[in-house]
Amino acid sequence: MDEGSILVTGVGQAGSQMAAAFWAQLCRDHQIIPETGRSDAEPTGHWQKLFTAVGTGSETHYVPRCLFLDSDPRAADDLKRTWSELFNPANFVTGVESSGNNFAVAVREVGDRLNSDIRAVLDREFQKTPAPTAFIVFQGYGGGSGSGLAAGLFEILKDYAPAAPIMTVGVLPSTSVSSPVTEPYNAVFGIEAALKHISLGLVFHNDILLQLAASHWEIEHPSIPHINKLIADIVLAMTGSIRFSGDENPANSLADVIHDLAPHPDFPLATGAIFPLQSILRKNASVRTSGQILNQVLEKNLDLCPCADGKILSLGIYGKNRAGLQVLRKNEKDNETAIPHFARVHLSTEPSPHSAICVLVNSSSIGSWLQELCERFDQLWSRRAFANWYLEAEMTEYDIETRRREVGFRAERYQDI
Ligand SMILES: Nc1nc2c(ncn2[C@@H]2O[C@H](COP(=O)(O)OP(=O)(O)OP(=O)(O)O)[C@@H](O)[C@H]2O)c(=O)[nH]1
Ligand SMILES: [Mg+2]
Repeated sequence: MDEGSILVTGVGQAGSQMAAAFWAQLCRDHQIIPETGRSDAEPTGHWQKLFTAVGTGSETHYVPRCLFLDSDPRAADDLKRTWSELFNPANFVTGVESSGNNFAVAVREVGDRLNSDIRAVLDREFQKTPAPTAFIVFQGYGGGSGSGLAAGLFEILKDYAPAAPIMTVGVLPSTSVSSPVTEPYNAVFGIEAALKHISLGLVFHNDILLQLAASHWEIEHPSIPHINKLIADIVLAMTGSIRFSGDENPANSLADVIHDLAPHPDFPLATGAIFPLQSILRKNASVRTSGQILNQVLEKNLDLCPCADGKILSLGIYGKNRAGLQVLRKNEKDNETAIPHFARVHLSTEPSPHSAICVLVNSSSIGSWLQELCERFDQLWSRRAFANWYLEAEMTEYDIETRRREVGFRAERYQDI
């Protein structure tokens, strides 16, 4: 078992809000009250991987090991207000004004200005025991900050712990929701920077998750906070086995979970969705084992389990029992139902209807997401639309085209699987 801790970072507005949703739900998983940062009894599971205990007895505060980073302070101020008892305000690093939705401004001007403040937070976190041995970074690729500040952050993290894996959780620019015109630029630059440094990147489409919220979670008017909760739940499910040890399931490190999903360094991206077990069981009451559940999810919910239709490189199935959060290895009985050999299964074999099934897939279809993004980039770049915003912020045409080529190359590699 890896005895180190995991430092969780939220970058930009989307990244910070997703990270906050993650922390709120993570607290509840470990019996810590997010509104107060305290626990009525001793927190459950391996909470030390994510929190530092400050104080003693009933006065103990469980402080998240986190960093919130943004060009402007608006989103951070909201989070500090909402979760005033939970987060240490010193772990928020913000500039004074927005990057103007510009990767180049965020990575150079803002990143340079915030560098020493970021390092001050990391210095403190690395002095604590256990020291971080893995990082999770939430980011919105379309944002200037979510792409550019994160790019700078990866280099700093590698400085502190070159061998520690970085896992990113990022949203791609939506094609249906109107968003700033420069998002395809930021996203290509942001993904290129991430691909250089990360061990695994979970990528999500807001549109697909909105659809999932409406159809499977029966949320009438799903909005961004619902999406953030779904994304948080996915990350919670996949990290369940390292935060809680079941009887048969020794705790793994985040590095192990990452390796399961990204077994080859050229293909570090995965995506997926989380389904309430209730909706699967309602439609087919005879479903009982993890193998049957897996088949139900893959057969019936392919449209909402993006990328499961491509050639699959790896696939993770994670069970999350909200009541007790026992995540167990698959039972021998499951061998009756064919589970593909590449699937990694962490499921309770007698599923409680209150639990949820998370499916994460690393498949060749991720390549088409990258390809689509490159096409949107090219539509702008062929006319040099808004190019001066980047060129004036000290990016060169050569730099821009090199980054674009790299993402295009990755897209092709994925399609070659
Ligand atoms: N899932 C999710 N997406 C969001 C959220 N907030 C914004 N987005 C999307 O994320 C993308 C990036 O937007 P922001 O997060 O506002 O940008 P930023 O990272 O703060 O960068 P700046 O351009 O410097 O403001 C956009 O496509 C938004 O639609 C959120 O809380 N959750
Ligand atoms: Mg912003």
